[in-house]
Amino acid sequence: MDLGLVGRTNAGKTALFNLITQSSAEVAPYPFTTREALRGMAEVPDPRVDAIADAQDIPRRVQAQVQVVDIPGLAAGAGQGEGLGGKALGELRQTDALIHVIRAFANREVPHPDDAIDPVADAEAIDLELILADREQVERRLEKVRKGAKSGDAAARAELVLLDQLATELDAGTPVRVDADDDARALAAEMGLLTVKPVLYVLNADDPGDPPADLAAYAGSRNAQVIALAVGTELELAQLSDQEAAELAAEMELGDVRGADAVVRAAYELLDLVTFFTGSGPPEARAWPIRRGLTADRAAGKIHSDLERGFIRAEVVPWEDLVRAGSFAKARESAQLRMEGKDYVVQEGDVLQIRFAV
Ligand SMILES: Nc1nc2c(ncn2[C@@H]2O[C@H](COP(=O)(O)OP(=O)(O)OP(=O)(O)O)[C@@H](O)[C@H]2O)c(=O)[nH]1
Ligand SMILES: [Mg+2]
Repeated sequence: MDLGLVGRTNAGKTALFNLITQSSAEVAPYPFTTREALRGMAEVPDPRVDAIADAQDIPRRVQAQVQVVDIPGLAAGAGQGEGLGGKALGELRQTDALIHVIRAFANREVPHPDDAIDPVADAEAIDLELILADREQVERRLEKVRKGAKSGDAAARAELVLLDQLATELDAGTPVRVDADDDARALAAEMGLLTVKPVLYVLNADDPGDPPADLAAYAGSRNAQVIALAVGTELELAQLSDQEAAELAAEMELGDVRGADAVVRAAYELLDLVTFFTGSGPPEARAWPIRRGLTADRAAGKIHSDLERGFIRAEVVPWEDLVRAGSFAKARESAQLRMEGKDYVVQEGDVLQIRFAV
């Protein structure tokens, strides 16, 4: 459940990392400020947690968190392992989705590696390095698997077909996520290939608002989404008191949702997780991200291992029904609570109360 940040140097990756993880890592106008991978936790704001808490006067609210990994800027050659970025690509293989930061802001004090602000060209340059990095991984694996296939190993032969398919896609300059079939995609995911991971392009712009049409079209062709965010402005807003920030946001017509929240939410959605909640009463209402398809006992184990070990049953109510009923007790009275066993597959938006004995 990790998000990786990629982009060219000085695109504002670390600025965005600081914004969403409330860190204070070094951000500077010279190239390659970030030398080693950085990790932080981003909170995923979910209004359902507040709704559940408000309905029952629960004071404490705990949002889901995801880990964010920031790496050095990628330069040409990174895909072949060169430079700081080349080394850092290994860190990205461990992540589940990528946030690709693209510069659009025009700040003369911050040099651009090509001396030209060109979002589509920058996106292409990074995507090429990711493709080359994947191609190299595929080649290494091909060398191993070819030997097995020659000696008649059936599994190796099957894998060889998939690897050939991946190599063909990558040689054509196409990220694996775009066209590869399910089996090839599954192999790519298992290998930690970068271009099979879902991507959100974040255009770091002076003004938020709609990203330019050419970048939107490019993102579409790459099976990716794009959001424009004024990272610099958002960082300034984050320094202010709530009231001052609200005034400034109104003046700048930024709307209700902080752009950074929208980016974290969109990135979280890329992970394709299921969110369930606990909050059948005080002291806290909390969001829990889990993999899709997880059963109730395994979900209980995320809360505490005792709950999985001693699982008896889960009392389940969809969050909207709980909010409408006003409390777990009232939901039970009106027969809206369901009793589910350990094999129940937890659904998006379920509120769970686990009955257990150890
Ligand atoms: N005007 C403006 N400047 C920004 C914005 N975002 C980042 N910067 C500046 O751009 C410079 C580079 O930002 P970083 O966040 O360090 O960029 P990076 O992508 O992490 O760069 P490396 O780690 O060097 O690869 C810093 O001087 C930032 O203050 C923005 O939205 N607007
Ligand atoms: Mg940086």
